[in-house]
Amino acid sequence: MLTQLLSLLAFATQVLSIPTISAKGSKFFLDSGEQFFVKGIAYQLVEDDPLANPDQCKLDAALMQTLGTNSIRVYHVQANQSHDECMQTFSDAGIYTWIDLDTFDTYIVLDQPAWNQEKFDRYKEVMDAFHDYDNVAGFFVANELLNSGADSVGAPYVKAAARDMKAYRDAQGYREIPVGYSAADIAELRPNLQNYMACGDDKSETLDFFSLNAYEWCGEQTFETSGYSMLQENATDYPIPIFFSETGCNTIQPRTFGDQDAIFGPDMSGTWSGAIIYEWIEEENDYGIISYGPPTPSEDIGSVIVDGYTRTGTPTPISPEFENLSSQWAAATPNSVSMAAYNPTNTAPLQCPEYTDGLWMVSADAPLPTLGQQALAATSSPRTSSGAMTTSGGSSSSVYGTVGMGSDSAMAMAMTASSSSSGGSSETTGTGFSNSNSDSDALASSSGDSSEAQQASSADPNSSAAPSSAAAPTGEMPRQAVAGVIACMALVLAL
Ligand SMILES: *[C@@H]1O[C@H](CO)[C@@H](O)[C@H](O)[C@H]1NC(C)=O
Ligand SMILES: *[C@@H]1O[C@H](CO)[C@@H](O)[C@H](O)[C@H]1NC(C)=O
Ligand SMILES: *[C@@H]1O[C@H](CO)[C@@H](O)[C@H](O)[C@H]1NC(C)=O
Ligand SMILES: CC(=O)N[C@H]1CO[C@H](CO)[C@@H](O)[C@@H]1O
Repeated sequence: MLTQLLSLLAFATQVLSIPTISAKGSKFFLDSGEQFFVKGIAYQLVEDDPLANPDQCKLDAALMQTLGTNSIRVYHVQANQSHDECMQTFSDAGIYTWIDLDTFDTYIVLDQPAWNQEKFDRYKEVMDAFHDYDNVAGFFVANELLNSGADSVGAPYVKAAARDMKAYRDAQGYREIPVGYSAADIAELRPNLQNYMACGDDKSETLDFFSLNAYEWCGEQTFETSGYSMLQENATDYPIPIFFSETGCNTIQPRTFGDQDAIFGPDMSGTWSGAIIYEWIEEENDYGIISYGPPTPSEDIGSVIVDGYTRTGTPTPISPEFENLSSQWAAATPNSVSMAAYNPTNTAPLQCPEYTDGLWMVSADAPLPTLGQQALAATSSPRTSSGAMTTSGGSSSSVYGTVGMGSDSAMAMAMTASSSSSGGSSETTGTGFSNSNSDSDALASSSGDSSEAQQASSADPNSSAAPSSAAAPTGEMPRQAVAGVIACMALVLAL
């Protein structure tokens, strides 16, 4: 009797599992046929893996339901942890997960842009660990890697990573979980980068979605004054889903999340698939909508208090931000269409952007790099990762506090690192790709350094959330120092 009951229960759980999400044309759909709009929260309480703490997931998922969240974004996970309980908890709460496949020691970094076997293997581990959960909505191959026109030389590596992760997913027979990129909102770069990620005839090389981290809507703005009308213009005929993978200007407080009204309203909801709000936990950078307790001076690594903020326990809404966001989402009535009724019209392949010096330095017909293929200039550069260490200033103890933004400013610091390391290599005038994975150790350690640097950097809240178009913190510094290497790589890519 008991066994019967148990198997019945097991059956019921199966049946009640959450519908999966897939991309069709420029929209996301549940397999039940309904269009899906992201109402998400950036969720990274602890550095390594917030999806490995079942008790905490339960406490947070319950409050997220009150908020009206249907998604979380997690920037760093560890493939070797058990995620069953947290994933089930979020699934039971109707919450999907958007998972970054890269982490501190696997980021694609700009000083040696590379997509190689070692990174591929680590990304695969994360996909292997998560693909089976029905509430995985999508995977990111990178976050805010490219922050200026000159950085565009790194874009082919990101697109190659997406190509290979999609191919791996399909070869393994995994569900078609969308694979995409999370971009910084850099005015000079955005339209070209956005088009590049979706361009070309070969669907196996295009991303499944594109997403944007935008901090340009501050305080009482409108669709026009905020700059969102520009974002809309550039996305109108975009052939794959596009959404905001972070939003959350906090320079005017309290936050009222007025941009949600635009995103889910008539101006944008026919094009955009929603937004992820930066971020759940209140910490040093002051973006949180909940708190686990007042700031405290304790800096005890390994305890639940890091960077002065408690990171476990019962979440308490921060007022009025929590309520404001909740009411924005409750009022959202996006234009939607059912999967059956939706016939994508913008199906012609998007033209790849033309090479434009200083703005888009990848020629329209340059093939994507193969796995392990990288610019000689990068492989022959001296590895002065000490540059990165200097910038990190030894504050690697502030590890958890910066996680989400760490990822953002990650790239600021990766770039700073790149300016020091490639500074030395700017005389190297190698051209052409070399097929060498032999320096993958050096690569790994160099990106590891950058990731420490990034954590340190996000101690400065301003640098991490710099609004897009004015995004000096990432773009400016490295530009000159990297120029030599950039020029070499641009040459290569233009071939
Ligand atoms: C789990 O993987 C991480 C890297 O993601 C590693 O640092 C850690 O040592 C591993 N833990 C175990 C128990 O293998
Ligand atoms: C993006 O939109 C702006 C403003 O309308 C326009 O000037 C620009 O040409 C667009 N870029 C692309 C690539 O569509
Ligand atoms: C961040 O910006 C605010 C307002 O511009 C300024 O008052 C504050 O000092 C800045 N903080 C840091 C750490 O630079
Ligand atoms: C959009 C929204 O909900 N705004 C509210 C945010 O909170 C303040 C303070 O409670 C209210 O006055 C706003 O109406």
